[in-house]
Amino acid sequence: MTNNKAVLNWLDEMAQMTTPDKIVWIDGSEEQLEALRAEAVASGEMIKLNQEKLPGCYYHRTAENDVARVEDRTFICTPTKEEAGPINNWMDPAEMYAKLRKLYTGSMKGRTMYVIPYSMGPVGSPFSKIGIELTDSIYVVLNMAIMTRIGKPVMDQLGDDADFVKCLHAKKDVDPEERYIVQFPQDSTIWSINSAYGGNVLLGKKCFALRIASYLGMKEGWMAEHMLILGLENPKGEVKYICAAFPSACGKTNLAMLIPPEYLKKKGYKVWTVGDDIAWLRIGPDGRLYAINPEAGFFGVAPGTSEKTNFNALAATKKNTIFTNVAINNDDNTVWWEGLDKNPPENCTEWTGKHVNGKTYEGKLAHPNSRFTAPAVNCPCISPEFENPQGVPISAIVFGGRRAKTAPLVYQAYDWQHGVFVGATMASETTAAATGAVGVVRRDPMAMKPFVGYNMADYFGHWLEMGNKIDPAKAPKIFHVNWFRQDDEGNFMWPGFGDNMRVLLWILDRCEGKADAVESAIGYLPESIDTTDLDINEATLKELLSVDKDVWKEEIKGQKEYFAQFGDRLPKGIKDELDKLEARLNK
Ligand code: GTP
Ligand code: SPV
Ligand code: MN
Repeated sequence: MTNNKAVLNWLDEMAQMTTPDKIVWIDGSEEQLEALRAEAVASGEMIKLNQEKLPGCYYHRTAENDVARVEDRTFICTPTKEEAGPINNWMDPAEMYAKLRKLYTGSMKGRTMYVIPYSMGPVGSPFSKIGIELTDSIYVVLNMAIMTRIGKPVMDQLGDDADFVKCLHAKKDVDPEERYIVQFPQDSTIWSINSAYGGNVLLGKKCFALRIASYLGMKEGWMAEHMLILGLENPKGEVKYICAAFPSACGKTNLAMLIPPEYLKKKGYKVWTVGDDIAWLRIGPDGRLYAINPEAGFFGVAPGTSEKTNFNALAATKKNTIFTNVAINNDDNTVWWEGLDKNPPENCTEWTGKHVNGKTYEGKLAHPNSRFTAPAVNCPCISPEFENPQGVPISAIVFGGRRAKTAPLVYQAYDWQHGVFVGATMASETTAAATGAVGVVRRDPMAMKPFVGYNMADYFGHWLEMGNKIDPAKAPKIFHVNWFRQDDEGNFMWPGFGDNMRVLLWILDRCEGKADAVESAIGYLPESIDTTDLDINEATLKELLSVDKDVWKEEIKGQKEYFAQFGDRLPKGIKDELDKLEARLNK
């Protein structure tokens, strides 16, 4: 498929190490993908679902020890430990290459190596970057075919250029003790071994589009962020774009595909989805910030997705979708997960493969991090700008997390520098998207804790620097939201989902100077949020929009402790904002 020397030499070297029986180039044609689906079904790697109800849909079950990203086994191998920073796992690159070479040696014996050329972003867009993933998993090939633009057009775009990200994945024995997800940012190289799950192996996603890309962005003056991108259309037909960074399993896909409450829908409001997980942002010639979604599909959390909570995501999964670790309804060979409806299948195969009665079964039928891989084009509200190679102009940036207490429903940062501080001090309860404890509050700056490809302190500096380069009159305003505040009984106080539109409208009104706000110690708070048709009492809304100074004084202690680990590398702008916040709280 190519005469590109850099590609062929690298491929040769990798093949000599892993010794596959066969090497197959993925050209992206439907015939080739269909043959691979058939092969995966024949070998048992995938199950073909009910083709009348779910045309083109398949099912895959991973090993029980391989169901989420593994942050403790993810490394950023920069030449020095300081470049990776205090919150990334680090090892000397030479040492890591040597260690991994041993694991990869002969790992594809008896297997086929697939070569997947792929583009993150529309092929040929000035935002886009090319990667090539070598993998011995058909499941990875078929997922990459949904999540990215693959095949011959990508190789044609690359031409003789050596500027591509070199990605190597071997499934090996799926041994969790020898599982490594390793980024070498200076080499534009990613090596992943002993996993076959999502973010660990679809190397275009978190490994490239966030870890490697954040490093490239820092070098080249752009940003790679863990953000959804949505367009909000008003009754006049004007569309404004918002980016939002929430940690894994904290509501990006849901917000990106939001359906407004009835009274707003009737007025003519509508949300368009540009992206649900990753945004690449650049400053345009006009001084504004523009974003593209580098992906071509959605790797979404299944549990909790229903016609009521996320109609558009569910609709997107009705054809040409791969389901991973959900439950199967054996009566009609379709899929089920907790929260889909109140009717679990009686004749059910739960996610590990056990045959159970779903009505009486005590455990979870679908894994809490079970996922669907759906083509973006399936989404009923996909933005007409989805393929725009120039991206969409961003009016607001929203940070958010899962906080049962502390963070109000929404507040606005005073300016860009304060906004960067608000992002840098984000904290959220952990979820099933990564292995480890669930529900523990941890610091997750800009939702990038697991994804920043260099020193987090320098990353804060890069954010501040970008703010200096954007035309101040056109700079996005920065906000923080929390859909997950709980009352003393542990119930969510805010209805969330479609009703989050009410908050988005306040945000856009603020961007246009149309809504009033109250100054508080932590930022501008709304005077009120529109509660038309909403069953929520005054007191609850008041509490959702309140700031408890004593709780925030405690919060500051945690922030100081967190920042201390960055030492002198922490930018002055962040230190200044911490002092200002403290002063406002003590006033
Ligand atoms: P990743 O794909 O891991 O990056 O996750 P994500 O940020 O896209 O999260 P997603 O939208 O898939 O939501 C994760 C979980 O949070 C699902 O179970 C949702 O049902 C739930 N959720 C999303 N939005 C809301 C909300 O506004 N309120 C409440 N209570 N739950 C929500
Ligand atoms: C996340 O965990 O943020 C995801 C899923 O979007 S994964 O691709 O596994 O990273
Ligand atoms: Mn994500």
